[in-house]
Amino acid sequence: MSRVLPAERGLRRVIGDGAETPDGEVDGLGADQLLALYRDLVLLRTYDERSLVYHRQGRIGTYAIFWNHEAMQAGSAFALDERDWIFPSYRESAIGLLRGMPASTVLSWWRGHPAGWWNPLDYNVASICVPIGTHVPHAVGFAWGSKLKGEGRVAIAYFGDGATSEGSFHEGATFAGVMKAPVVLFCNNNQWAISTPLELQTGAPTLADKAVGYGMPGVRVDGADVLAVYEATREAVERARAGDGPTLVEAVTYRSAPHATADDPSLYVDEERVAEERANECVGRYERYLLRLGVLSEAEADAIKQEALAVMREGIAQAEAEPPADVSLVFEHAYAVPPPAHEHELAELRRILGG
Ligand SMILES: Cc1ncc(C[n+]2csc(CCOP(=O)(O)OP(=O)(O)O)c2C)c(N)n1
Ligand SMILES: [Mg+2]
Repeated sequence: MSRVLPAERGLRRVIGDGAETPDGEVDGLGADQLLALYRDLVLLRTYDERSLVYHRQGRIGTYAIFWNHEAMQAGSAFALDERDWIFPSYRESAIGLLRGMPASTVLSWWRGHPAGWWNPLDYNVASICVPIGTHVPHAVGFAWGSKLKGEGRVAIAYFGDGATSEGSFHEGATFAGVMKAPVVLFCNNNQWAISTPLELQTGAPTLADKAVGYGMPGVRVDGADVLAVYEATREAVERARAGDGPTLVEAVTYRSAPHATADDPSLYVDEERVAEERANECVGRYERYLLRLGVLSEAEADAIKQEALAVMREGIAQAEAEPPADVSLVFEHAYAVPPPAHEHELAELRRILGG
């Protein structure tokens, strides 16, 4: 019988602070890859910052901010092959950008427009999951099915600290452990589930400790260190592909933005802790690492940021150029056989909307 040990308590880190803590490095990552990872981070950061502006301008609806979650998303996605599947939650809404999805698609999703629905087969990215944790069994089932077909694919499911209290997480993780599904369960532990703090979420010392109960390794990593996230996920992906089953990765951060645009965290959050987190945010931290390493120059960094801004300008223009959707779409997939009143109600709705 294999024995699963309690999770590493310490957070894995690679990036130093430019002073007392020295920089580490990750085997096998050359300058091109380090820069590609930087581009991914900047693209996600730019997507997020522009989205907040677009929301304030009334151009997208309520939006789940992921500022300072970029390292968790870009670092882990960088460890995957194209054939591997991503199962995002609303917090990873823009992760498809890293798979070539146009920004207009994700922006359309947040505009509540059908142009925001993509075919998962086009990008190996499943639909954005809004119910907490319900995509964990989907990812596990997908991974197991793929294993039975001998495809060599790995699936990754992203979810938050709050999701680890949900039945779906327990069901998915149990199944993954028993069937040795090739899946990475990636928890963004930002220590808040809207206004519920981690200490009210679990009595476990760490979330990674939960892995023991499912018969899988649990690793803890600094969620603002993109290289540590990449390395930990790469190991989890290698295990999964080798047939050794799932891993729970707990990436630790502290949510330093509101839960979403409709939230006021000043009512509950620790402002000092937020200030600390923001001062050490993940994109700047990686940028300084690359500058120290001599892999990136200030001018290159600026050019990459400008490219990302151009992507966003084009994305919002395309999303706004979409003609309004027909209201009948609201009901299209709701009924196998529409009830008798349906036609009348639809006509009434068209009359009210003036469409
Ligand atoms: C099944 C379900 N219950 C409740 C909600 C309402 N809800 C939306 S976000 C959220 C908090 C989730 O926190 P966490 O899992 O830590 O993810 P985070 O938002 O911090 O990334 C809740 C309870 C929901 N979307 N789905
Ligand atoms: Mg959370």
